[in-house]
Amino acid sequence: MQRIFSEHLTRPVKSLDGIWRITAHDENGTSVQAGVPGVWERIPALAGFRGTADYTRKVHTDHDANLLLRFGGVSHTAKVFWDGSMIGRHYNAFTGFSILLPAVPGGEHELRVEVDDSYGPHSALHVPNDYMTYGGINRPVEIHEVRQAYIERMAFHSEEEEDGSFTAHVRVFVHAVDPLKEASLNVSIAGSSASGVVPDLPRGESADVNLRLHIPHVRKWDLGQGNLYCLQARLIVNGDETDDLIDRVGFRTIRISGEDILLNGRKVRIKGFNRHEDHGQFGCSLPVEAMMDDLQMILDMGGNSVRTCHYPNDPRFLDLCDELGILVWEENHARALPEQVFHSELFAEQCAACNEEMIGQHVNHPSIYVWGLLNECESDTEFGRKVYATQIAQLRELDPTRPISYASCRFFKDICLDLVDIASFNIYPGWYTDEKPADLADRLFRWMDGNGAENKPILITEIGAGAVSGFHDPLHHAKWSEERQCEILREQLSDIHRIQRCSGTYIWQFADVRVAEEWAKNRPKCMNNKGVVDQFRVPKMAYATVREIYSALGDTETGDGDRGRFPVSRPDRA
Ligand code: ADA
Repeated sequence: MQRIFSEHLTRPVKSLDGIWRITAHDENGTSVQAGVPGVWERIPALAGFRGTADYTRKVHTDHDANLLLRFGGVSHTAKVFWDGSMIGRHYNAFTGFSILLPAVPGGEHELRVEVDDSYGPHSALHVPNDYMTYGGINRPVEIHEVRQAYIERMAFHSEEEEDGSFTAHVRVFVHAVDPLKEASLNVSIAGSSASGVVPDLPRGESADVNLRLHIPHVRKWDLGQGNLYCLQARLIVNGDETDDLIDRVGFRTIRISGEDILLNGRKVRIKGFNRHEDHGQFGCSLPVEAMMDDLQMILDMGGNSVRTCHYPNDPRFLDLCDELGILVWEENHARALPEQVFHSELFAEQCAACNEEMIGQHVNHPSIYVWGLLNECESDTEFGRKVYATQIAQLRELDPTRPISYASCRFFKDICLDLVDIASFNIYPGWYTDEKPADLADRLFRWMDGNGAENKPILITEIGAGAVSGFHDPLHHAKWSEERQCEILREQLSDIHRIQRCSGTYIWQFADVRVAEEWAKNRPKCMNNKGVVDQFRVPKMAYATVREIYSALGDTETGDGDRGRFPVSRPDRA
């Protein structure tokens, strides 16, 4: 399942998850059976393999049909073959893709995915980095049966009216497999519905239909209140329901007002965690149950937000954040890319595709309150400014309803802060520098007021310290000891959350994660050890420190969020 709920009542959908055969293009032609979704690093025979491997399975169809293959993610490049012919390709482990197969005869077929996780000139975003690029089909695979036309996706946003009602704007994208005539759409949500005509379409063309609905009464989505509604679209052709699509949306308002980030009109205080899609047992392919475990720990520590460092996340994780009422900073795929990569044509092309897919696939999640881009890239040069400006323009075009920001480490030199709605900084006082957190914050906030970020909200998008899990030094509190991590985090969080001007923090980071071998020299165990829990989610001493501090802080300035552990209500399902 690509989501944690059924997206279709009419359209037949079958999961292709399960046991596939993996055959590595290595000197031995290593061939094993293994689970999909999954990463081959979990398989002893392929634990250290980096390169290309074939994932193969049989697919049986019992009648002629138009088929749509849907991949949630393949890490990091997929070439897809059907009965030996190449039918599509995709780059980037962190966004999904679909391939249409018209008029497939019923019978036994072979599906082969050539998966490549190698580094090199073909990959600008997956590079040796302070996180791991795994190999495999890391997210779910489905096969859909569609008729002469189908609903590709929907884009939803809503506006609150003076009287407290909402207006829902729904854009429905339709694709014609065969020439399409006499088609219409019906959309319903929260007891309201609307219809629209789909223009006649030649084979292979798409069109979008915009519908507007008035919703008199809603239960707003909010922190700890994951009130969700089913948005259902039906495609009617010659009076026959040909296809359908269901999504889940929420009604809430996000607004920037001076130095404040307002959720439903109240200034929020972000008590966040940076979270990589990485786990000691599952690699980057976490089952949804493990995702929920992570979120329950984050809630238990008084957290109310997650930053999807440094790439778009699994839609099922975003579904859980929607349900739990957890705010999400989602960002495109980039982490401190080296100049020769950042300046390449390939980077521009691969990043633009990621932006398009990230917003096209995730725009309906109410939990996402800000789009982030280009973590710690070159925001201090004229060339870098052009790149940031181009991508920010693209993000605003794709979604004009959400604020935009980037996490900078180039403060005191940064020249792009005027381009974004929120000024965000990654700082490590007490870990990488000896400066007191309050002193650094004071210097930084004073500097930014004269450099494009005056009167803007501020987020500290990374702050933290390392500890090798199980290393204790109760007397000296040496760096890398759990005691020292507690000490540094306590001072960092206490200092920063005393500053009214700052809208909050994202601790770096929730869990220890594996990093590329090239980073081993200053990453003990070849891991980024700044997690509050280890890679298997065993809490370090810092877990209790963070819980004490975050839980004592409210979610909003009106202080009515002093919840610590959320009274998580089950969301309404209209
Ligand atoms: C940077 C970067 C993170 C991580 C962190 C660290 O801020 O954005 O991905 O590398 O530093 O652990 O040093």
